[in-house]
Amino acid sequence: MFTHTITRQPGENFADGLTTANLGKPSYPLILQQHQAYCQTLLNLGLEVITLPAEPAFPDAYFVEDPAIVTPKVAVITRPGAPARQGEEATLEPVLKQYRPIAHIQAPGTVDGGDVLMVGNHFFIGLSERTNIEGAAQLGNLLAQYGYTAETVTVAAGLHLKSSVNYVGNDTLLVINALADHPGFAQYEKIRLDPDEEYAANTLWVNDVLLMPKGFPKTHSKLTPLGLNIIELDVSEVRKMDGGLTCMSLRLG
Ligand code: CIR
Repeated sequence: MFTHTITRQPGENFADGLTTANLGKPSYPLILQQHQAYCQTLLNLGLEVITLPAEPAFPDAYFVEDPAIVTPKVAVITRPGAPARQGEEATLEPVLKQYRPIAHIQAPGTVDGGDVLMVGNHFFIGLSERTNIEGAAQLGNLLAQYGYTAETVTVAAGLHLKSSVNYVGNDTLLVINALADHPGFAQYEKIRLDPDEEYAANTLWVNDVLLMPKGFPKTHSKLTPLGLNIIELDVSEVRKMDGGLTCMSLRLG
């Protein structure tokens, strides 16, 4: 069970961040609203929500999941793969230090937290444009020191591994077709996303509730048999910046 979560206030220059999505410019009033609704949902689930101030020099710092990886035993400060995002971690580390021992990814390694999927004591580390082999190897070694196992998965589509696959409880992965047959995922039940709903892969399973993006009815129907309480949230503005539900927070138990 998670007890705390770290989020960050969206900056007024949120729209200046990196994106490959051709979905238009995000609205600042709307991202503020969507952020507020996200935080309120986590509060309603009993989590304490720590919200850091915006970082004007780093418009993508809103996506707090990328500069750090939080596990029950250690927090790893990453070296984000996009040079424009290197430095975001400086304001996260002092907060995380209050909760966990800290380890660091070192150059030339790069890792984005969006590429790191934890399922029990095992980690899937996506190799992507943001996470390189050196970074993945460093992370795997650090995690091994704390008794965790890890393997790499080459990201098939989207920005990060968690743009394509997430754990939704009940030994089940919600996954895009292109990754569903990956040997590393063989032991799990799989819910395959329809090609026109792949964005819905980015769900967040938190304290037995599943947060999913609003507007993906086929995925919602496929998830219903799991018997989870599903909460849909509108993350349209985050999507315009290539983000999703997982990247809007770091969760700590
Ligand atoms: C970026 O390109 O780095 C940001 N605009 C979006 C990061 C989204 N992060 C995530 O899904 N973990």
